Amino acid sequence: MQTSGVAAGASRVKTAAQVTKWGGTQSAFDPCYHRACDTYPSNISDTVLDRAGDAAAYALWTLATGSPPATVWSDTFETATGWTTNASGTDTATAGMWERADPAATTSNGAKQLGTTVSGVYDLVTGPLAGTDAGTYDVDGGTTSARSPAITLPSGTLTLSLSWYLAHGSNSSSADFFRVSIVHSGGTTALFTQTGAATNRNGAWTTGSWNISAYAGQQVRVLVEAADASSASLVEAAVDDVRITSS
Ligand SMILES: [Ca+2]
Ligand SMILES: [Ca+2]
Repeated sequence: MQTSGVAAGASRVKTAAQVTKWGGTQSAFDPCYHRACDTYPSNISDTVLDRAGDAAAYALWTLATGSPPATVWSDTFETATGWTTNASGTDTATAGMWERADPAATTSNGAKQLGTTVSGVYDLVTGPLAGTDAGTYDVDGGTTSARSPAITLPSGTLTLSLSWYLAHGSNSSSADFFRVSIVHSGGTTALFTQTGAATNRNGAWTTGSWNISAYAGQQVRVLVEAADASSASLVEAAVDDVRITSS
């Protein structure tokens, strides 16, 4: 029998070597560990939870199958790998187009554009600057798209995963959206759409994964879109850590 676990540090103290490598201070990883301030949701780190979830899934898969999932293609956006904006020439956005950038944080009734990324300092974001207010460099006027370079998929079971967020103000509507699609030999197929709503939605990194085994053996591209459609609203979106694995 094999066992595995993921620990985030709890009351252990970050060493000087760890501070040198990852930043922070030589204090407890979680200063609220076993204390009254260890409450939900204020003492939950979405980033740590997200990474620990990935680590647990990886360990479970590897223990169950005897081999880790193989990375077919990945992009952390720390270097330029050839994403193209408005590749089909049909984008209608007039501002806030997708860019690979070190994003500035914006707030308007909560976080809208996140200044933090999932990996490194770069992500793919709709208009990276902060501007004079949150509405300066958000998506305006329609749809903006970014398309990955061509990826040749092997045979087998294939999974596309990425980190993303959509943020919008209460002036949003169901016409606004964030969408992930796959461009394949037979056309473009949407894998996931998060639509807007007439409520405030703050930016918060989350992960999604989709089975793309139907396109095994093909050359594909990943397409991400964000839209401020219908009446003008505050819309921001970002993507990081796009990965295709085979198992
Ligand atoms: Ca990154
Ligand atoms: Ca923006």
